[in-house]
Amino acid sequence: MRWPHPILTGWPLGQPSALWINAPPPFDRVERDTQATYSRAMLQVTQEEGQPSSNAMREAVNRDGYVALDIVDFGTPENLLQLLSAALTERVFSPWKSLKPRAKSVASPVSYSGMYGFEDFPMHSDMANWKTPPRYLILLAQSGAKTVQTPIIDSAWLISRVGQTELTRSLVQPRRPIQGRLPLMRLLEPKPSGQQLFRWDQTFIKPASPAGLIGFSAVAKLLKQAPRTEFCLEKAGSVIVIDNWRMLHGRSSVSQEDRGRELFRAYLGGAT
Ligand SMILES: O=C(O)CCC(=O)C(=O)O
Ligand SMILES: [Fe+2]
Repeated sequence: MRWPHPILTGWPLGQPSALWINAPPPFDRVERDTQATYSRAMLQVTQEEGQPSSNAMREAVNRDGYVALDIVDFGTPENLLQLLSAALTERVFSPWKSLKPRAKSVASPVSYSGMYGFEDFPMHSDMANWKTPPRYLILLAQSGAKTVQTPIIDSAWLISRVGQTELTRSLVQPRRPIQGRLPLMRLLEPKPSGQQLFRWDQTFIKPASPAGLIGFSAVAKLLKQAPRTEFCLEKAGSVIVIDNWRMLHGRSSVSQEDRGRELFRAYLGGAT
């Protein structure tokens, strides 16, 4: 076997490409607030002739709620996005957008940077104030940063403590109107497909009923002790794909030396 082992074949442009799927650290070994570097062990993905690596990626996301990849060589970010879209069978909702750390003073006042600047971003799901947030969030390092972490929390841990029923009854609302409306939504929404959607964002949504207040406060309190995985997009080509209906993510503060960090972000799965 060559090393690194190229697990992708049939690259859309027929160009050589390789991609590693990194094994996540065992969850019970991830201590809250640890800065431990992410395990670089490769998942034992054996690429049999003609068998798409998509299965390995889908399995990893279904099991862990996220998958970390190292792009060793790929055509373009657009190719990568098409490949992830095919692997996870969700259409591209929005193409790559560059994200750079910004001071509060130069960012939109209704953005995370406008509110938190270079400080920690609180744990959240993206577009939690939308009725249906996009299913997958993809972060690709264009310019990595060794001291900036992407903490991730599994909502399953929160749901098992607060209660499925309680969270399903917890009504919330956007803090500001979305397209002129303030729809009532649930913190936890069972979907007809059997999937469920957990939304969380203290910055952009607020409780909208007595049960909502109870659920919201319970989650806010538990977040402090929830086990979290600290992932680091440390070098160009580091990628993390996050199930945005299941996992919460954040961003640690950005030190002076890492102000040059640049990520590309894209979403998969229709949002409304
Ligand atoms: O910069 C990052 O690492 C992620 C930022 C983020 O979570 C967001 O803008 O929603
Ligand atoms: Fe985010």
